[in-house]
Amino acid sequence: MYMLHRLRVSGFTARVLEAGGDVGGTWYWNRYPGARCDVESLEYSYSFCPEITREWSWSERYAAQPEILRYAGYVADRLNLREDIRFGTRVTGAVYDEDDGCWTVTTEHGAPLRARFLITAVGCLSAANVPDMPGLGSFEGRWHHTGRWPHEGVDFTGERVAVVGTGSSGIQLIPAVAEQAAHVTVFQRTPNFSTPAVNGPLDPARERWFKDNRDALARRARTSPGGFLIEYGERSALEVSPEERLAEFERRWSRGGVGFLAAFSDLLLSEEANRTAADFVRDKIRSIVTDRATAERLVPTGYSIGLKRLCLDTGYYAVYNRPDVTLVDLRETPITEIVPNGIRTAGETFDVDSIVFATGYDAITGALLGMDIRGRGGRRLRDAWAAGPSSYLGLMSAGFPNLFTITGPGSPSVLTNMIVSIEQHVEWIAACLADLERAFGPRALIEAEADAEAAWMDHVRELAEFTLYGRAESWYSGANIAGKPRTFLPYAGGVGNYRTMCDRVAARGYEGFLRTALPEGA
Ligand code: N01
Repeated sequence: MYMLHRLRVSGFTARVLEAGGDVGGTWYWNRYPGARCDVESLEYSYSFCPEITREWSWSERYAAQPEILRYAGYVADRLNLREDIRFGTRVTGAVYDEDDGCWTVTTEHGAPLRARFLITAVGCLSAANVPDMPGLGSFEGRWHHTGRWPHEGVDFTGERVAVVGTGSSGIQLIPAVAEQAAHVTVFQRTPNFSTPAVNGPLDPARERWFKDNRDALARRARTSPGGFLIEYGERSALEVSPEERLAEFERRWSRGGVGFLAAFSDLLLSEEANRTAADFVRDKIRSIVTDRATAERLVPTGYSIGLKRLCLDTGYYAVYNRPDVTLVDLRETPITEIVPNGIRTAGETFDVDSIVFATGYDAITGALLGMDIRGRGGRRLRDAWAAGPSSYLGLMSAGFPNLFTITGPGSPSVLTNMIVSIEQHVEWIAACLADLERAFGPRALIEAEADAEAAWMDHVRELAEFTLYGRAESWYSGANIAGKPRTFLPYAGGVGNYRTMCDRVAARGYEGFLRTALPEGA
């Protein structure tokens, strides 16, 4: 939405092709009970338009999905965006024509479109991963994936519900479904670390402070590591006394929010430091969950906190103290098949009326590669990225001129506040296009240079290795999708540093990009 607005302001004609029936992206699709943002509402808001900041009020510290969807709709109305968005239009492919420097974009229905520039904004977590479980087709109840939730809602009242998956979606959904269902059985493969959100009505004083200081706060978020208005601890977790460390973790735990992992400077750099935070959360789980065996199954072991994305929850661990919630550990008894009346594991058969797959996404590259994109010489992006994605600054790939990816692989994206990263990409791309046209006219081309791209990918890998992220076994690294190349997908250097680098590249005449104009007569 912001890209469309920004392109219009720069004088370009732009069309948005959108698979969904309305604006909202992830918030259009993810309508499962308990869905809410785990970034504070005030920070998970556009900062580019003072009127929008002034006029919109959030009701809670962390907004629930319906409210965020209303916000997206309000922004679309306020900027009159819908008239340039074709809804219900799923893109199937895009082919670059070397003769005229245009992209031809095909959709599931309707005539192809031609464009000089193609900008993808397909989301990092939008290609749903429904596990290929034997027997699913035979299931006689209802099943849903959290990311494709029916718009009319699902009433679980009186039902026996199975939930497969305990990432952010499952952890949000399980307590909400437990309020409705007769019984919830949770099928957990790997326990996750979760910290309390501490949600509640938005404090009017905080809202006033935020609105009064909008510009300074936006600047602070943009130049910070994560794009969040949190305190970034500057000391090592290992240089303070155990009492001081515990007090700091406790302070952040009780305050709630994404700031827990920023308590000390090295929680994502040193295994030893990380263990202090992980052990703190492990002890919390044991203190909340009353049944010893269940608590131990919920305690994550064998990996560092933060290498699967940290979850924020409202009453997640406590839900296991309810008599109508059962935890099944798939490491002890894996699922063998889905049967007409439920789920069979190596241990027993669980009769259920509904199954919820909270099983995540083919993250960051799934939606991009789901489109058949072909660049110079008809080369498919899927083939160019067969060994893992490759891009310069996470923005463009060599061989694919005039094709940009917003929050693509190799950019900070999912490690940061997405709104901050999206705004940075949109503003950079809009300025890049305007500069390009000024310098090379209406037939201009821009493309990543292969050497610059290789150097950037080396840098992305170095940062992953320098941090603990290089050891991530999660959707961050493609580990959740069978056959997906293993590589840490986002840029781990922080959105503030990344912005500085992108700006420097632009200031040096788009160093690392080849900028030309198509020859006359082409
Ligand atoms: O997906 P996930 P998610 N059999 O991949 C399990 C964002 N988000 O939708 O860990 C059994 O994290 C899998 O197990 P394992 C946020 O960035 C944001 O929950 O692979 N289990 C795991 O437990 C988040 O990180 C919000 O062993 C299977 C779970 O399913 C991202 O979306 C809210 C399985 C998947 O967890 C993705 O979260 C929600 C199988 N075959 C999501 N396959 C906000 O609040 C997978 N699993 C903004």
